[in-house]
Amino acid sequence: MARCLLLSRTSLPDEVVTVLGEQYPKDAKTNITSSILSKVSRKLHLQPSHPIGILRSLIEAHYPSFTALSNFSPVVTPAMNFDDLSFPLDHPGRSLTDSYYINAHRMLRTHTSAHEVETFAKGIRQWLLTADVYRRDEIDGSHYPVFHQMEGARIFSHDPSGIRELEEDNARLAARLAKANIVIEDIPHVTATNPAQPSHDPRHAELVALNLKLSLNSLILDIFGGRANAGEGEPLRVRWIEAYFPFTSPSFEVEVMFGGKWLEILGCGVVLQSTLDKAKVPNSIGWAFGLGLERIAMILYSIPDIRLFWSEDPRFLSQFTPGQIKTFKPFSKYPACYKDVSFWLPDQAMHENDFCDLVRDAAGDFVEDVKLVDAFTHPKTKRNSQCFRINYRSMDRSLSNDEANALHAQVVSRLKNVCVYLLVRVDHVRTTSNTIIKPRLLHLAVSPVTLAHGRAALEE
Ligand code: FA5
Ligand code: MG
Repeated sequence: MARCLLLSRTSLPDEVVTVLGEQYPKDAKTNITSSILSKVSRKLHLQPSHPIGILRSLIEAHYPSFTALSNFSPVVTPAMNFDDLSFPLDHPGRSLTDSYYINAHRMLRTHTSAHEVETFAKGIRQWLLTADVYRRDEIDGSHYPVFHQMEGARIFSHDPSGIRELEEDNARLAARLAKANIVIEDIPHVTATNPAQPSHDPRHAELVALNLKLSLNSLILDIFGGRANAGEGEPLRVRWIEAYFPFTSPSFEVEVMFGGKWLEILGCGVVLQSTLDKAKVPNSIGWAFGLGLERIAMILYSIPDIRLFWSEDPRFLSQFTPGQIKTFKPFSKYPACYKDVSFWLPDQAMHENDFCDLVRDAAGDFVEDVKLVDAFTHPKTKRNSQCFRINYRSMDRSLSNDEANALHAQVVSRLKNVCVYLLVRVDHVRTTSNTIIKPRLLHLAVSPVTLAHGRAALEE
């Protein structure tokens, strides 16, 4: 906790945090950084010519009878984000390593599900809600600390009229999908490990889970159908997998093959009855989903790097037109510049997300990815050190080695604030097409970085 306080103090010297014009007092839980705060006002989902805004409109058009909402403040209470959704008290999502807290009483929502109770409580029975969400996460081409989700939900009456509505809708959707040329790997709707809720009639719960799957398969067909951007001209491959969320049962995730790997695009399930009870919606049963809009847009437009969504470069922005999906033409791939940093972990340990957040705050979108390349425990002192490799690469120009060194120096200087012990060493590795040019030490062994890192740690 002291560490996080220190982190936020270095980035925000004042005693208050200002988010969208509102001031909040800082306290020991404050861990929001200025780099994150700078993103709160961007609202990419409300920009009609931005790929995230275009995708929002496309999905809203697919669900014409659903109420579309998109103007909810990202500042929520931990109760809205977690408690109302039955997150257990020890759920890792609540921790400072995973979420951005403004203070002990306010945080940036980590998912659009934070608005489920208030939206159901309005009496709306089918709705879509789009918003920016914030998470302390790893850094790579498909994870970003700010991204956009669209929550969708639909509830049915608990009585025979609800069952009839479900059966009719399921038949309509199934008939449409039967004609489609799309291969979707499915799993059972309800199983012992992914059970119906005790208060539900299992047959009714199955119909709801089936309706959820048919509804999302129909959306997937609508937005991806006929587009073979899933990777190197291959047909689109989609699969359903069993999942766990504290607020749904049964629960599922959907993955799409992209660039040779399965990319998770959404989570969903049958809404926990306690959520509907909290919203004071009686005699109802329903489903909800949360789509990752960046992930879907990356697949649709062939956008290779999630940082591009934040670009204000006209070469990016001018490629998109409302209502249209065209393959994105990358303007250039500038050279990567890898730099390693190794350090003894502070006594209270340091989560990888803490390190990634520190790197993102110091070097912004110049960081393409961060990888833990080695971990080392000193045989005598049992102290732990880690070696991370940071890839500095600008999306719109070539970074000079001096610029990358300056960014890396910023990272190291922030690190010195949080690591009580001295840094072991900082390795500067300049590469072109992944060939290590220097330092020479790294050429010595089969696992060169490990060796260099371990040796330096022992010499300390
Ligand atoms: C959720 O956030 C749940 N709220 C989804 C849900 C809603 C479940 C309603 C049940 C009912 P998850 O953490 O898996 O689930 O995130 C949902 C999607 O957001 C992921 O499938 C992925 O597409 C996207 N996503 C998650 N983390 C990131 C990230 N760091 N950067 C970009 N997209 C992300
Ligand atoms: Mg997930």
